[in-house]
Amino acid sequence: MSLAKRILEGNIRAASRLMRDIDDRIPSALESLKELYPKTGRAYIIGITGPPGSGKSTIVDKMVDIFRKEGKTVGIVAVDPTSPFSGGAILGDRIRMQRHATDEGVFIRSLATRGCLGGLSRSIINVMDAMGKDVILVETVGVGQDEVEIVNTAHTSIVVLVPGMGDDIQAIKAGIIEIGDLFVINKCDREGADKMERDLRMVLEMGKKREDGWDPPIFKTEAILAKGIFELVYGIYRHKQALEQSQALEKKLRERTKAAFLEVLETEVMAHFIKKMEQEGEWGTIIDDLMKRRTDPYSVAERMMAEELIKDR
Ligand SMILES: Nc1nc2c(ncn2[C@@H]2O[C@H](COP(=O)(O)OP(=O)(O)OP(=O)(O)O)[C@@H](O)[C@H]2O)c(=O)[nH]1
Ligand SMILES: [Mg+2]
Repeated sequence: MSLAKRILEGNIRAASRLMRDIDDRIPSALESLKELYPKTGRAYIIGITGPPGSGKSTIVDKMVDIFRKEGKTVGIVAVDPTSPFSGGAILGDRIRMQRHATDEGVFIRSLATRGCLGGLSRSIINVMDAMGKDVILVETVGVGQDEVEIVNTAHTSIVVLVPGMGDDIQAIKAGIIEIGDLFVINKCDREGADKMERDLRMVLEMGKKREDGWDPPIFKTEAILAKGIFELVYGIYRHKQALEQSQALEKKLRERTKAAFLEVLETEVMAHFIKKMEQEGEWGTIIDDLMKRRTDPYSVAERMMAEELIKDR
């Protein structure tokens, strides 16, 4: 029986195996992903992003409690752009979800990056989706391009902040205001939570009104004590409902589908040309010519494309 079929039958080992293969870029993983794709698109995907140590994992952990009590199955993807480790290696430290490790309804996977984070995490999410997980939580550190990419894959994006970030609100303004559907100020046991909330609200109000008409709410939490987590989960449900009732969901899904496809296309095209240059022993010559400025990258790329098009006639 194929790996994909075993995954669809609920075989957890098979799922872990495929995720490892995806991580290691083993070509046969693509065959499994092809087979699984028609079974995806059912899970609700929630992205959680924010600075290191802001409490993302703790929040995820407490949200999982609620989802499980409601009988939902959960997938967790922890993306760590800074860690050189992958797979299970960083699970222990960075993800505080050991309590759920023995729960069959919860599948946890961490992911380190070596480029193309978007594609990698999307593939992992697709596997969990095909496994039938109701909710998939994707945790990412920081706020950069990688995170934005991941946010693109989520239905609901949560941005976690902590009091006392001070001037960081400026930085926040630039990057994440647009990507947050819900905002969380965690560690509200600390001083400055109210000020943070006021500042954030001001920034949100100053920004231009969102196209989809959604007004991002702010939640105050103290995740270690699970304070405010219930409200947050219901905030997610409200956002889900708002998405479903407007045209926004369809639009979002189209955008996501397009982004995912373009990513695959890009990878395929690149792989094709790299292989070709290697087979024809052109790599070295091209680099030499570029180094010596005998030609330029634009012309080389144009020539390669042109050759490819002539060949296909
Ligand atoms: N005081 C206080 N500490 C908290 C709260 N929530 C989480 N913490 C602590 O903050 C630390 C970081 O929490 P994590 O949940 O690992 O944060 P994270 O954002 O997932 O961290 P990274 O994945 O490493 O970026 C831990 O020691 C938590 O116990 C809170 O509400 N109040
Ligand atoms: Mg974490």
